[in-house]
Amino acid sequence: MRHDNPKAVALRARLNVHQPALAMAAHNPLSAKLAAAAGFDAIWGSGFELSASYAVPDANILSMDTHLEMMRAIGEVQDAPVIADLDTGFGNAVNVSYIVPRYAAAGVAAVVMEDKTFPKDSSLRPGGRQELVPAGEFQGKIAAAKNASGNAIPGPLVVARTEALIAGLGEAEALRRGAAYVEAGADAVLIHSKQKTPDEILSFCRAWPGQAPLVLVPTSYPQLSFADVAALGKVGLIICGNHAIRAAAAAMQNVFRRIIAEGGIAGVEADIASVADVFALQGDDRMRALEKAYLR
Ligand code: SPV
Ligand code: MG
Repeated sequence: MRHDNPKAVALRARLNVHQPALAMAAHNPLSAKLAAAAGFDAIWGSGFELSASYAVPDANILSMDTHLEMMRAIGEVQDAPVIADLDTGFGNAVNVSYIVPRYAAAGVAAVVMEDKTFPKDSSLRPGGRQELVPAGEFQGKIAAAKNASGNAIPGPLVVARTEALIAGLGEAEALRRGAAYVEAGADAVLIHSKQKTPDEILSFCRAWPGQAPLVLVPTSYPQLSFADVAALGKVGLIICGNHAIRAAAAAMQNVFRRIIAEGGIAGVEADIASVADVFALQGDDRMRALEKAYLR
């Protein structure tokens, strides 16, 4: 049965290069629910966050099914569009043709694929393996993703991510690849950089002719404000790539250390969510309504 994908329609309409949409990374449905409640426009279904939440490297160690299940579960508990991080697409264009319909059925608004070889390595890892597939091969993967939306109308947006700057291939190659991917059908181009200053990204954005909106993940150059990005008039989406897992890790480390050091749990009570807060996040109001309606 064919079905609508209103989340893809909403996300496309929100990709405004003069007022970029903001996505927050999530590693589980709870973090996604908190991000949506805080006001983020979209949820980034981050491979880095999911891998970190399993305490394994972001290097295709986890299976696609683990990620797909997270996307489905996130869509169940909150309404913001979900942007799925497919890494390299879990194989070649044939694999992409089989997996994109499954992500579409899970209700994602967009899929992002990067032009690295499988298995991938984290873009941010010092000395990581950053090998790219030929641009033509990646065009095939983009076209496969665009044509494989399954029964959803329209299918998820397809965001092509080039790692040319991460791999040290330079701006001209990054621009060439971005243009080739739009030609192959990409709805937007994610340009990633791990430079500690925004100069490389600013130069790329200024040189980008604007044939499709750009997507940035400013983890390495946090000094670039959202207003600075909006002023470029080229970027439709800014992804906060790992701030949920980093916030959670820092908060847990701090509370765990204090409990041991203080010899009890009283001291941290005021600094952690209450049990009542957690019940609310679990949807306790709905359960009470169901109990009232159906339990006799
Ligand atoms: C992720 O969050 O999984 C990303 C962004 O792909 S990055 O980790 O910067 O590569
Ligand atoms: Mg990733």
